Amino acid sequence: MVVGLGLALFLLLTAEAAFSQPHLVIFDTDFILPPGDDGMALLLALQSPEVEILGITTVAGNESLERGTSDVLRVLEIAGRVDIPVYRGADMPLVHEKSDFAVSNYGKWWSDEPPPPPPGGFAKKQAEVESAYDFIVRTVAANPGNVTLVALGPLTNVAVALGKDPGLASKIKELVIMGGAVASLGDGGGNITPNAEFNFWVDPEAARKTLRSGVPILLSPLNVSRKTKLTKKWYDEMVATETPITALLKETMGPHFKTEPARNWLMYDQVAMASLIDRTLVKTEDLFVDVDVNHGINYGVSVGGADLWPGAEGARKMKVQYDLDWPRFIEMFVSRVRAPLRKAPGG
Ligand SMILES: [Ca+2]
Repeated sequence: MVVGLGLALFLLLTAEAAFSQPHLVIFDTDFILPPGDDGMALLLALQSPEVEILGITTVAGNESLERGTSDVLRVLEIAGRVDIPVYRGADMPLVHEKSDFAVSNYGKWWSDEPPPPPPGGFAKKQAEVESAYDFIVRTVAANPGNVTLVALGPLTNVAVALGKDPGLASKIKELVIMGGAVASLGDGGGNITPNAEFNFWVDPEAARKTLRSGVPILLSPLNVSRKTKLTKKWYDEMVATETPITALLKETMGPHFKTEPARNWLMYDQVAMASLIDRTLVKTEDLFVDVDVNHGINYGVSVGGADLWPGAEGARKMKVQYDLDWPRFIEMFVSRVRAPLRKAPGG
């Protein structure tokens, strides 16, 4: 009996030890508040013991750099995680200039308007002085082979960091990217132009450089985002508890369902984040993926193939998600977001 108990305790401690080695993550984001996907993905990460966020790096995309930074600082305060540092990155893509199309269609990376107050007012917490690029280079160099980069916006910050340290690519454990759409897999149309996905389209040059860098990549393209549907049913379950996070969701998502109960959202960045937490949620195929940087009708379009094709010389193979275990994913997402707030490690 005593031996049995001892063995049980040993197994428990061993399981705890294995579990207590979370992914060390840099969370790179064109942050947007919930119901926006970056905001929801951050809530999932903060509520997941498999993830330890070393820092958040912001980039222009969904919103301007300043708005994204202001909003993410506030969400960290609401979630009680002001211990996580935030670093500003690129306020513009590497090359892509403003155009009539860019200004009239979705994406406010061009905006230089001051950010509006986030829920509850501007955060007291400030962004760090160090740049996103320097933080990425320094942090990965200090933990070679141990840091996972989760990139949920245009890849400008990642591309700049890769350019600053030619050895960086070989030191990153893995790069999880929400971006692109692959026409050779199902559901592979674009969402900003007929064939281009938004993140890659905002900074095609950065996307191409990053995809060709040699970092091991887990790509979460629109093909897999389109397996999701966040409806009122799931929202109601998610906000059935009383926490600072669910209060934020009630404030930011609730009004949408009041005016339009049939409203639903695709979950883009949330799937990318979840696929790091539990790899078995997604199915992947190994494909070469490259990005068109010619400034024509296919600017920013990602193309994937099992073999290299003419024009794609130098492209790299990566794991491309094409299917999702939706029931398990949404159950995990909802149960974690509605749970009592997790504390900082050691906090
Ligand atoms: Ca994003």
